Amino acid sequence: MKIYLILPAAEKLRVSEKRSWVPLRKMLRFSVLSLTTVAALTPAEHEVVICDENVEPVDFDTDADVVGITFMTGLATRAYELASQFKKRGAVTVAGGFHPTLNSEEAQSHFDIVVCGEAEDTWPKVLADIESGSFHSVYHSSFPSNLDHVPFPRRDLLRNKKHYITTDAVQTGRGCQHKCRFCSVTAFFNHSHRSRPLEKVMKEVETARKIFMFVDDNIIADREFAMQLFKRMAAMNKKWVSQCSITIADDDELLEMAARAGCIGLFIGIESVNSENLAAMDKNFNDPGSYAAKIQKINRAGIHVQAGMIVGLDSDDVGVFERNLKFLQETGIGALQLAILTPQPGTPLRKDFEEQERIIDNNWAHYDYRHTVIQPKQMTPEQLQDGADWLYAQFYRLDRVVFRSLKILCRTGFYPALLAWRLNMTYRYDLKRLNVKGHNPAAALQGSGDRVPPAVGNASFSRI
Ligand code: B12
Repeated sequence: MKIYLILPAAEKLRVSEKRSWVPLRKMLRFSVLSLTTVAALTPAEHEVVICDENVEPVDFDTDADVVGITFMTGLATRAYELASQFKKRGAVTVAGGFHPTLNSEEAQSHFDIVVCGEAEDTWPKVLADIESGSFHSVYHSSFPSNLDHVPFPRRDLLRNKKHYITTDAVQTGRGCQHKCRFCSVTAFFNHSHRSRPLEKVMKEVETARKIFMFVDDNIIADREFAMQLFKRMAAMNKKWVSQCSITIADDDELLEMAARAGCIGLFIGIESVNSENLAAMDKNFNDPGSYAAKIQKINRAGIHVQAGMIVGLDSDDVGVFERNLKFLQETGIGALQLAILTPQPGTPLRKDFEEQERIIDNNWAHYDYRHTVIQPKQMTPEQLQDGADWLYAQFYRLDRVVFRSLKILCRTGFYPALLAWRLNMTYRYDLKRLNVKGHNPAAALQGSGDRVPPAVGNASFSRI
């Protein structure tokens, strides 16, 4: 059979026959590991073609027998459009990934088949059933088990590699043991974590180019495994980035080994500088009072920190945007991924918001963390949207980008500074392209003589 695997793209990022131009945001384009993994799980007798709609138009005239689509929630609307088109053309449509797993009934109403969870044990069976002409509408993975079966990804099937910062994406383990209420990974893997066999990971690392990435959600989730991996990598002279919790700064040995293994950048979920927000999200292992010192420590080890932050949490008032900007300026954070609080399907956060009837938008295309889909507790949805846009635009103001990059060059080194510069310029380009400006709702309140609510439960920061 011929199998066409698609990664859909959001409207503003999509390449189509009409809009053939690929936006210049290579730094935010990498991996495609979901599809290169599914391709690698496909028995050799089938032909596989991968299409990433972020870099090439979908071929609606393909003669594929099976069309498999991977999608997260923000891409569900597009995935359903594609499924409907390909069904009309007579292909068997298969859904997989986070959204169909956590929302399988909905996905079943758009696709012939929904694969829930990991595909290592189910995908070969799905294909065999399609070939025999008798398949089920849903397949559930019997995992979690050990990850021995994870195949070497078919990176060779990715065309247009020049549009990615890297397609050398290695996953050392899956899941995360933490129970953060907003997190889809925790929901998907039932707050558990498993590591892959170290030898298999090392084989992938060896084939990766000099600079690559680990797409783990928390590369230090299994400390012993991480230590062994870092020790093995110390002599390899590779450079890599990944994600982890800020607790890496509490472990001198682990931090030092990560740096010696070639780590130059970490994405860390700081989320909020307000401890009440963190407690409400079950993320108390983050301590806002120690953020600045910990980030400085990670920077001194030669590692750039990109922060993930959320606004619109229940203890956030209209002053949160200014406070966050001040915090980000005062600490050594090199780049920011800002999220407007978004209750993703399958998470405890969504349940909370459904019970409180505070979800105001159910259009999945808006579940990209850039749209306000909730009724916040201490401000209006418009204030949340304006403030988030303002904070993002302010953080990526050109003078701040230049100053920040120079500071990282002095404090952390060449590679981390280069990483920061390129990330900053890409986020800046994206914000300009989408005309994101916003305004500070607290300033608007001050102007009107209204009192800005005092900050409760927030850490205070001194200049460092
Ligand atoms: C790397 C990554 C990215 C990369 C690359 C994404 C890509 N498509 O390759 C980039 C930077 C582009 C990215 C961007 C974003 N991401 Co992201 N990303 C990830 C991350 C960390 C790893 C993805 C990965 O490679 N996994 C490894 C593969 C092997 O696992 P998998 O996808 O689960 O695939 C397995 C099964 O699910 C199944 N499967 C998957 N697809 C299919 C398809 C078929 C047909 C079949 C049969 C099976 C199948 O088989 C696979 C093998 O078992 C995940 C977290 C995670 N743990 O997966 C978040 C994650 C997917 N991202 C997420 C989000 C929210 C985003 C952003 C919105 C973030 C932001 N604020 O901008 C953007 C959206 C960009 C966009 N509009 O397209 C969320 C999605 C939540 C949700 N419910 O939708 C996740 C889960 C992170 C999280 N903690 O919540 N991301």
